[in-house]
Amino acid sequence: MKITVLGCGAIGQLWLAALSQQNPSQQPHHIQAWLKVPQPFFSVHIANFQGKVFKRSFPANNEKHLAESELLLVCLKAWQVPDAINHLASQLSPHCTILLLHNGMGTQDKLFSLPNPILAGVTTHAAYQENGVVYHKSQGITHLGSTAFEPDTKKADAEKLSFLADILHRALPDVTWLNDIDTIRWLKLAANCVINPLTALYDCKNGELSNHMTQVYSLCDEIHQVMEHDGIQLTKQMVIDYVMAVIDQTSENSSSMRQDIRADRRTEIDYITGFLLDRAKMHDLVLPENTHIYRYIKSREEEYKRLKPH
Ligand code: KPL
Repeated sequence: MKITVLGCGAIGQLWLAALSQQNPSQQPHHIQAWLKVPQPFFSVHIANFQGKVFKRSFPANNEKHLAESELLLVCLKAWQVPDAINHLASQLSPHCTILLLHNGMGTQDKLFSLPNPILAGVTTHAAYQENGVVYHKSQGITHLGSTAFEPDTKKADAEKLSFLADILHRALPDVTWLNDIDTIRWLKLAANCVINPLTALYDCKNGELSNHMTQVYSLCDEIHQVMEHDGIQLTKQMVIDYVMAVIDQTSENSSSMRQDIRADRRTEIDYITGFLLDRAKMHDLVLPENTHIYRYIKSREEEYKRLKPH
């Protein structure tokens, strides 16, 4: 299969490496990287949790390869997605499936009406990049499926794409297809709404949030109200249990938002708590705790934007 990986941070590099290491009995994939600043090659260096090292250079930014790609794997930060995809849209085949693999929700609303099938994925692989090396800390699961934000006709077409889960599973297990991806996306959003801004606020590792349980509970309570209004059928306890399980499994992690704030980078807050607040507004719900924490992160971003205008 011809594939372009758009966005080559830690998760993008994991996919580049995994897709290039097919079992010899299987058809090899033709993969390239796509970077914002065009370059002909992109080097990947991964150290995994079993002590194995992967190093390889991949072709990059080849327009012919992009035009012939059957799958565009999008591993950008959420706020980069709309501009990046709208910019590439005219170069893509209308049959190229776009698979969005990013934190947060709401990017689809900002994509011009593309003819392409769009799938969303949620991954729990833990990986981070330091000094040019990607450390794959633990294996996870990637769930994929079509989202309710797609029109029904496109959603039905997208369901024919479940074979992609098998192809991706052979490369970087586990990958599972879900006809209803929105429940798991909302759960992941809940974990990100709680963990990311709170760890940035307290400048702590994920596991230390067990010292802030009152706040964790009130954020979960508000998130659950929005989920219910959005037709997600989960109890509040299920949301709390999921969030607590992620806190526990990633206790040693420094969340992506904490890292972004520490490095004076733009965060994904608009697609995490920002998306939640937009949905709340649509349902006439007021979320004081989430609003407070959203404003806090925005004020931190504003502070360094003022100091370092681009
Ligand atoms: O997705 C994450 C992030 O940091 O962005 C979690 C799940 C919170 C792990 O750190």
